[in-house]
Amino acid sequence: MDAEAVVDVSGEKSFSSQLRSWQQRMEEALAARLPAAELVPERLHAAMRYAVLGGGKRVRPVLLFATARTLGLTERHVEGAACAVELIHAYSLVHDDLPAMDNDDLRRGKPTCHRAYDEATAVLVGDALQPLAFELLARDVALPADAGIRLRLIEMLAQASGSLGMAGGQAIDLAAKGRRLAVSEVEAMHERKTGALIRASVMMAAACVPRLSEDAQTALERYARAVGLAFQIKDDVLDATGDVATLGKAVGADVRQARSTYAVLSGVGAARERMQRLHEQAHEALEQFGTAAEPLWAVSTWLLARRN
Ligand code: GRG
Repeated sequence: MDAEAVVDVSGEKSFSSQLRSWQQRMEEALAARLPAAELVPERLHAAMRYAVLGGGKRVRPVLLFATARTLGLTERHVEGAACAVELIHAYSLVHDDLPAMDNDDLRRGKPTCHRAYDEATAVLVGDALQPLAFELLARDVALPADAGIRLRLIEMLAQASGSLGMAGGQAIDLAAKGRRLAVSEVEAMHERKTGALIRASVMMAAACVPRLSEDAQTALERYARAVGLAFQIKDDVLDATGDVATLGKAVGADVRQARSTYAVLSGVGAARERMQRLHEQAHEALEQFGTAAEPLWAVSTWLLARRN
């Protein structure tokens, strides 16, 4: 079935209320873990809250929750890890929007952090959100108490966001501006820039289950790899076909800047076909979990059908 065309599949309604409840849960969880805006330095704390709260699909936390459900954990077990991943994601958007990088004015339908505040504050927002993420993994009370599991979570998030993960992918992307990449090079860049954090979201939830089988870990890794790439290709397609009002950010930048994206290199039709194949691969990877993996399957369907 073409997931992009799906509007009302069986179970879609119950997933959309589940999704809203997970998104609402994250809003409250993040609000409770961020420093209060009245705390000195007030401007920095207000800017951190501005960058994190009141917007965003919470894709990575939703992946953590869906993986937790598939593996028999509750949301409470992984909420601290979900917040940590989302803080890293929020920082990456703030820095990505800076004049030194993408120089964007609009994010999540409102002025970017450096526009609402100033550039120095936006740099500091990123500087402060990162250590807060790792602090949560070290001390969040709801996460598994086992020190070995916490260390593994810290290691996984550090690797996914560092120079061999998201930051490295961003460096490769910046270096490629104005140069035409091969599709395989684009995939390798995406695997780090957006894929690493998406994989970490799934695998960090898996790491909270003691003694999870190798088979289950491999299957989840395959699922996360396929979903991560499909998510990025969808982002490229939306840049080519979406509108500012729905997306809440500038569109058409990839084509204008001659960036090597799937949609630019292969065309929107081929990009959609590739997404569809990845969606099917994600489904196959989940087979061993049976109906328990329905939340993860629903997330893949949602990400392909999304309009923003
Ligand atoms: C600055 C170290 C550093 C990294 C930046 C993630 C990233 C790396 C840049 C963002 C550029 C971009 C638009 C990438 C496309 C995919 C992507 C991450 C989209 C935004 O993520 P969503 O859709 O955003 O999850 P929301 O707003 O829903 O949280």
